[in-house]
Amino acid sequence: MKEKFSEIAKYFSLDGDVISYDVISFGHINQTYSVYISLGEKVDHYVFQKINVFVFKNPKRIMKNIERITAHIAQKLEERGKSRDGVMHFLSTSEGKNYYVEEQGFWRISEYVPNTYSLNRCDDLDKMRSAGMAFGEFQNMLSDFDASLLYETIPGFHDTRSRIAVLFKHYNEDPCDRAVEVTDEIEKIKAFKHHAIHFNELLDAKVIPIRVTHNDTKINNVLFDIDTGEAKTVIDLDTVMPGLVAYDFGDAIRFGANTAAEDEADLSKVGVDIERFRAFAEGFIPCVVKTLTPIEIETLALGAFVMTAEVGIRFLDDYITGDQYFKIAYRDHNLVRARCQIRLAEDILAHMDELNQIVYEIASRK
Ligand code: GN1
Ligand code: MG
Repeated sequence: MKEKFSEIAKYFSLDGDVISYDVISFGHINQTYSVYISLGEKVDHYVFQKINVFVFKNPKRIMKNIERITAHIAQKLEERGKSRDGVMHFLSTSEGKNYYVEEQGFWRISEYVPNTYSLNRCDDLDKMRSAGMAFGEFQNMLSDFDASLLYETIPGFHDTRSRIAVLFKHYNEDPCDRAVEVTDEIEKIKAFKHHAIHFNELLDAKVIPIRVTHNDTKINNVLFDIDTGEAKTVIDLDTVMPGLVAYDFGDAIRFGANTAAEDEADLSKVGVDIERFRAFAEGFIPCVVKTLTPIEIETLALGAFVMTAEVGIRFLDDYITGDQYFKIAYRDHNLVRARCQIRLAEDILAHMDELNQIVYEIASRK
């Protein structure tokens, strides 16, 4: 790999020697590496990423979106007197492109945001609050960004209704003879399906605003500052595109307020942690509340259910179709993930009144 990294580095005018690298294994889609390059006495740290072109059919469009979004946020940070570490910085090749395409893949390089770490679990309420602020601020900084400038990098990404239709189609076709293993999950999805398509209905009725959203707000997409412990940067900008604010609120809850891991096999451990929900809401809502319409406030908590149900549906669909989309670590990984997310979705739904009360209380604070 070192030679490959050296070859790629040259295109981005990085003249030093690649001295070492590590695999960053957090994401389920792209291949990500932490790479150290030395030039004389100096050692610089970069993130090299090979884009999954099965998932992202048109990666150039992603990089165009990223160029526009990062420029917009950098300007906002400057206006607010904040550090430019608050936004990712991608390198350009000598031809002025922020990517490099070669036989084996589509590559990009970003500067490693110094002095930061990310979390796969978030038991600490202060961290949840801080992550909430980071995603809320992200939303806030993009609130005046012209959404028509963005490509839809994955069409229908959070179109829950069509995700359900695709799942049922594949369940009936059963291409890998796995349908027999998932009948319970299919029944559970049928039982909560009408709640899961609520955003489709609101969008059809044109009663909910479409904004520029991140769309993949896992807590591990926030970088925390090693010194202060505060959230510093939001990463993974591949799915920034028009969406609903509840998608961002909801997906962060799905991941960060689960009492267990995303792929916990022991379902008795899985559920929504109300205090972590409250902490995230306390960070997120004040950053955006001024611009939110009543219907957006009323559906934030529902977003947690919808995003959890949706990703459960996606994991199950990937299992049925032979694990082509998400990286897996063992044979049933997608099935285990799906079961965990379906259980969490049910638990969130069972707590919906309580979660809504928390949202209303925070949104009404002066
Ligand atoms: C994927 O790229 P990563 O691992 O942050 C997926 C998300 C899912 C998530 C589930 C482009 O996110 O939509 O919610 O896995 N990203 C894409 O953990 O499909
Ligand atoms: Mg992602």
